[in-house]
Amino acid sequence: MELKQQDGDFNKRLFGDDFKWGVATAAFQVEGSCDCDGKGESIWDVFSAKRGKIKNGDKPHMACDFYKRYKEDIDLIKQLNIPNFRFSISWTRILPQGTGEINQLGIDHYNQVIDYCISQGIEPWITLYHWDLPQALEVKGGWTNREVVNWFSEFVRVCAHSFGDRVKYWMVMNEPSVFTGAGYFFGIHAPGRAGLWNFLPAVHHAIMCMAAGGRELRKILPDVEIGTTFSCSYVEPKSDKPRDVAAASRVDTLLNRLYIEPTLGMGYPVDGLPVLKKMDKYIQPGDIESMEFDFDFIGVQLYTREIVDHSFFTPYIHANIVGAKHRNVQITEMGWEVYPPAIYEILKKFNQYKSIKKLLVTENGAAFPDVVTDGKVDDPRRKAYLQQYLQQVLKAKQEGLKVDGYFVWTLTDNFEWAEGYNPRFGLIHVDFETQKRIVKASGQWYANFIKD
Ligand code: GCO
Repeated sequence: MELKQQDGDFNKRLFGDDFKWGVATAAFQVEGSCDCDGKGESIWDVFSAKRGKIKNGDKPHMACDFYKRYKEDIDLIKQLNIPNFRFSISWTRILPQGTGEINQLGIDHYNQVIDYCISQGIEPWITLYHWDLPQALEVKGGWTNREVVNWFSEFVRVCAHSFGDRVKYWMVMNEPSVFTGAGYFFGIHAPGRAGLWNFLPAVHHAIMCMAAGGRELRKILPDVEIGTTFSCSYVEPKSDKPRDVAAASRVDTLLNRLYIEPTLGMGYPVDGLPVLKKMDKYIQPGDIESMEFDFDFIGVQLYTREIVDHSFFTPYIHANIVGAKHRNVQITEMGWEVYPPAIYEILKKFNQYKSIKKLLVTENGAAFPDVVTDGKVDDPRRKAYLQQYLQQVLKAKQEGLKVDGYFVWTLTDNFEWAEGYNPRFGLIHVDFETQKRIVKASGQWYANFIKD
């Protein structure tokens, strides 16, 4: 079928009746109420309180006040015709110290959110870990401590028993590459640790936890759909020079292969990134087998493309990412290139892993500087971004590639981690002073597009 560019011809029906349309959020980015109702401290509470860690000194205490305004926001999801809502559970609302004593008020809260979604005809999709590790566990080494596999399994069991009677779709983890890379290698995200010897054990234990979490869910909830999500970027070399091509392949391994391949039972992709040999130090007998889990679906989250050249000076990887702002291309507020074919290329790449049963795009979206004019937000660039990336998803589908759903990142403008409140990714504008919501033109476009 020919891909049509006009709005009228490009419609939801082309994706098929079973395609899942949704929107995604994360607890720490939207909830606020950081110390309400018995919640314990997470690494993001601690990190964001330190000077200089978050741009403009922005504080997460209120965020979008979703903890208190969840009904209003779920009503907006309904108003936008969005049938699937992906959100995460804050570990420290459930287990304030990470393990041990359960906080019933936290469980009650998420039960209310889940029940309200269902009462409005919206399917809840739970992410179990979206980066907010309990601080009490970080003190014991956090992701670098192998014990985290037991701590995490306990958290998964509590959630499965508490919410599993109503929640049919579960994602064990959100983007392990980002929380290990930014949090344990570069130190620019919580908990702010740096260096290879923090990074490698954090990666190994995160991958062990993904599979362990999957197994816990399956044992307790044999009938639900269990997935996990990966951050991906389409990687291309800056030139055809063999050194640039090899550098791009190492970056591709780091960004796109490192986490999925052990999960599929393929072990670490040492062939593509020799420094991974050093991971041997943390691998115990049986680990390669126990990192494997047969997920019902894999979520890919993609925003951009990276262009890579060889760099002698970058340790371990000897590669350099050529920033989009130096390439004279269209960029978002995050400095990421707008490059719609990236999503098609990543779907194609992940389709080569034959053991993946289902693939969903569990995040895609863009931050642009929005302006409120006469009570309205006209954001043509976000609308164009979503439309063009979706056209590439459709192209993949029409070529027979697996792709079964698409979730926009994100519902409301929110707390964008170390970037604070400035990058606005929402379909809905939030005035962080008054908490007033305004559906942006892109939100209205998405609502019309996915309307039955
Ligand atoms: C991620 C997270 C989100 C981010 C989004 C934009 O994918 O990094 O899931 O929390 O806000 O991706 O950076």
